[in-house]
Amino acid sequence: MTKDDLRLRRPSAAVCGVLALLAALAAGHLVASFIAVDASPYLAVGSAAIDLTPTSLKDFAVRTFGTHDKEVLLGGMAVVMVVVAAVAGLVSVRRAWPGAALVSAFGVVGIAAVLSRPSLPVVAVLAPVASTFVGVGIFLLLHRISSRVAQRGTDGHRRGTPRRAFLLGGAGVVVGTGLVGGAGQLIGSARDAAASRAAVGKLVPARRAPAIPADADFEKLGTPPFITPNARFYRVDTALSVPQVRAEEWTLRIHGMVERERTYRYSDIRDRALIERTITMTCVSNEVGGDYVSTSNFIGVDLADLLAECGVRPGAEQLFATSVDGWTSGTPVAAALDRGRGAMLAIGMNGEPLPLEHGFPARLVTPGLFGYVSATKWVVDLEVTTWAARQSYWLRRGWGQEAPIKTESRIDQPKGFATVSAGAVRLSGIAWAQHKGIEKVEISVDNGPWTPATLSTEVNVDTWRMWWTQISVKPGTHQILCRATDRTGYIQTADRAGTVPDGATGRHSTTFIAN
Ligand SMILES: Nc1nc2c(c(=O)[nH]1)N[C@H]1C(S)=C(S)[C@@H](COP(=O)(O)O)O[C@H]1N2
Ligand SMILES: [Mo]
Repeated sequence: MTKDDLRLRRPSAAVCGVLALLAALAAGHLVASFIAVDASPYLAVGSAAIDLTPTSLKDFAVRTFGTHDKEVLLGGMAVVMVVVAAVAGLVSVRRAWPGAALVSAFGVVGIAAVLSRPSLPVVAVLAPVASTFVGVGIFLLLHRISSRVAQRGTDGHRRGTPRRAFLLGGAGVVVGTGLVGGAGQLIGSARDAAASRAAVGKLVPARRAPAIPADADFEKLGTPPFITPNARFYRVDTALSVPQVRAEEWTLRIHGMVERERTYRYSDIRDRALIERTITMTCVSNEVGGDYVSTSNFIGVDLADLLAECGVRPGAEQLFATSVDGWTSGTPVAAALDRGRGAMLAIGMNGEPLPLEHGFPARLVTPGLFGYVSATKWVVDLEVTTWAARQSYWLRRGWGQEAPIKTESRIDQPKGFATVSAGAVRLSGIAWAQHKGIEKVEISVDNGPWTPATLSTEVNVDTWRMWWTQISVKPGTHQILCRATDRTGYIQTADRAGTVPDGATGRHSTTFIAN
């Protein structure tokens, strides 16, 4: 038989491609573990995909899959990669080079992804380079072994031995992949920040926030608890793997339009008289009725103090904040300096250091502004600048520059399409109008007149307020609507708007069945 007659069996050809992919990813993961976990080709490609995704699609993903948007992305990528790898094998049933070329093309995508990550050092490119070499090498090796199987197969001789060689080779690649990938995982996780966070211990503010009154929520009637437990605080960010920043290594540089540039270490912040503020944060991607809204006792220092130490120069407009993973936000300098607003560099939530997912060691929190313009997690750099000089992450992707949180309310009880007994029915929910305060929440049943609900005790104008009321309904299907009025007299609009560019509007409605 000549080389031209060579034909691999399709399944073994596909297996060659898929095993080469696994080996490539494992090798890249191991190399990345010595440099930066994010350089692992799979994560780097995912992160690049997140940054390149059009705003509408990303907004759809956040709204549809919520906190699971990242798992959906990684899962989808895994499927696509396995399919392409199998195709690489299938196009190589005759010759090895088309598949090898496809595997190399994969490697080039990984290299481009790593080079595009603003947070990764250039040496990180070694990870996808290692992936490419290992991927092509393993592909050629397995291809050679399975061609022997094919040749012997057509000759009709000693079929067992080469086939066993293929099985052994394949099993070897699988085991090697597991070991190499596992080693990468171990080495990478030894660099994580959990131990550093544990070493910080409890944070006791010098100035506690006023105690939360007992009637600040109506949890027994179905509202969330006033203070969101840290583990239940909503999470929104573009980070595929949680950035690992150890407190001992963290610094925050403040520069740009300032009299004195300064760099703070963690101990410089922690050793100050810490303040505590109860603040409700909200995401611009929160749909009417959504749950990207949570409240915490944030512990930290006044951002205005730090900025005053550096001396903000006249003409400054924007506080451009960069996180360790390269994400950026742009806050109006006026809001950051406004003592009445109380923007913070926060290092704690509810007595604990910030959870890793919420920005350990330090983040910004600005009452009254959506998170994307004011709440950079894992913050490492603050540049005082103008709007023209710098465009933050979401601004470049079509979201608004000014993003005050909009006055909104939500029905939590009954749940949509719940079945309740006819007669007296209790309704409850939440409302927020940060930095203005909630004046009133009203309910309308079956398009009837607006009637006021009972409000919980106000904690401060920067936090949500709970409401409840009781109505009486006959058997049948009913629809309730709620609307909030804030302290400026503004009534939550009925006009529906989507989340892009500066937050959804409209009124939440719930349909339920009484019988
Ligand atoms: N580094 C970084 N910080 C970030 C983001 C991000 O993607 N990366 N997302 C912002 C957005 S859109 C919101 S709403 C808040 C959410 O903070 P949380 O996850 O602690 O609730 O963080 C902000 N800070
Ligand atoms: Mo957000």
